[in-house]
Amino acid sequence: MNNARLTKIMNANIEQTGEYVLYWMQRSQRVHFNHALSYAIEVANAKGLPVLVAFILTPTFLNANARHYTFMLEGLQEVEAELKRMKVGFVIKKGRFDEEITILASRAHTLVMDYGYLRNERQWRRDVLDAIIARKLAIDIALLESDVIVPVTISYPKVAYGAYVLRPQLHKRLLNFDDFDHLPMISHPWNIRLMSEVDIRNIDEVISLLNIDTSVQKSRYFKGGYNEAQKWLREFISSKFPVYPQRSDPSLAIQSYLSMYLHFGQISPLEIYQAIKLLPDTEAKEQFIEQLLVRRELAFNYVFYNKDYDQFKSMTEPWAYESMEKHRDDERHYLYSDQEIEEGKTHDVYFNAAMDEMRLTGFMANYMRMYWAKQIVTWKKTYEEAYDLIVRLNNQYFLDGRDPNSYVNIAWIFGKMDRPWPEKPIWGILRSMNDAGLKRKFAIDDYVNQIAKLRKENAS
Ligand code: FO1
Repeated sequence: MNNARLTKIMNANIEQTGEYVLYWMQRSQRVHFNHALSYAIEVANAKGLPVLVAFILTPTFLNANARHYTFMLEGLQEVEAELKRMKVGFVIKKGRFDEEITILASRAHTLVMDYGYLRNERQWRRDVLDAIIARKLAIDIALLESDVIVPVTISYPKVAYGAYVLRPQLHKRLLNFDDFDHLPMISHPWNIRLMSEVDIRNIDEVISLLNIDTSVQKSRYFKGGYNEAQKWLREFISSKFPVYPQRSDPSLAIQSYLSMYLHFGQISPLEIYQAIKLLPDTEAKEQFIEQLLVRRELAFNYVFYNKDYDQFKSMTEPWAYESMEKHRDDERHYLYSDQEIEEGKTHDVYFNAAMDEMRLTGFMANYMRMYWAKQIVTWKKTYEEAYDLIVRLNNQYFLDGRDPNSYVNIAWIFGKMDRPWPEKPIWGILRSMNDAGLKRKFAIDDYVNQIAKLRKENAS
């Protein structure tokens, strides 16, 4: 492992007496290619201690509902089984991160944490640290970045204005961070008595126990977990990868479907990179690595260095705000309520199809994500209302919503990382998108027909 992934946050400075090495699994919900878990095992091996992995369920996270929790818990079921096979302890608790982790940390030698980049994820870690300091626990604390290929502060020390800034920085460091050492499979006899508070074998029961919003049901199309992610990765490489450069056409469904697995940390970006780098050098390979490495890590840079990445007033560029101000009172030809939009009941059949895909599956063809959000901008009285609704629907329906990628993609709709375009009503100098473009470029009616089929499937 490249040691730059590791930050030692606290040193006990005395010989600790802990019973285990505790890994608080939060962002990296997997066993494979997990630098934090590997590090915990390494410390445990050195000290002759067992490892305990803990996951804390919190019932509220950015409009997350039964759809997301089901997907996450499916992944955790696999984690539980894998850890058992490795003789690593695993407990699931529910409640506050600071309270639950501090209780477990009070018996630990070392606390290992993975890293999360959104505001809440960073706050959760700060709360845990504050609680540990307040209780004067004498433990070592280590933090590891395992969900980006190049750690965020190492790739670039400040906001990167665009991909062109970050690209050379990432490529320069890629070799040094292609660094996963396979787990030392020393068996860790686990005979400490610690019980999970919830039994994740029954997901529906966990969801009702936690009082999670059930208005959006689980996806019939995507199941969570590392094995599923592997299946999609293999399928992508064998049947979609060669035609990846044609992926913009929504009717062709050329996508890896890995974004939701990456979102929940069920597969590591490094593992995906290692699978792709073995393939011959083609345009497809270059474009995929651009998405996986440059575009994805640009989003992490964006949320890490922009404090208010999710607020309308601070998410985009001054030229974009100026233009929106100028066009604030332009006449909107169509105005729809949130409900009409959410139910896909507008005059635009392409929008409606995309909205239905999102509601029914938890996913949307990539190009349609841009088209979909751009239409909402023109159907609300204010840009602010449009922004808020786009964020809300993203969070509520997408399995891969609530992610650094979501925030930067939504900001792009409002000009971030884009350039000014010729001036038009409502749009100002923001890039516009209309149905004529869809019809010109793609077999878009095929996409609409595919979604109509999906709708029927779901009605039955
Ligand atoms: N992380 C947790 O540690 N506990 C949770 O209960 C939890 C719920 C959750 C629901 C939806 C969602 O999108 C993410 C959720 N996460 C939870 C966070 C997740 O593990 C990652 O930190 C983020 O997905 C990264 O962006």
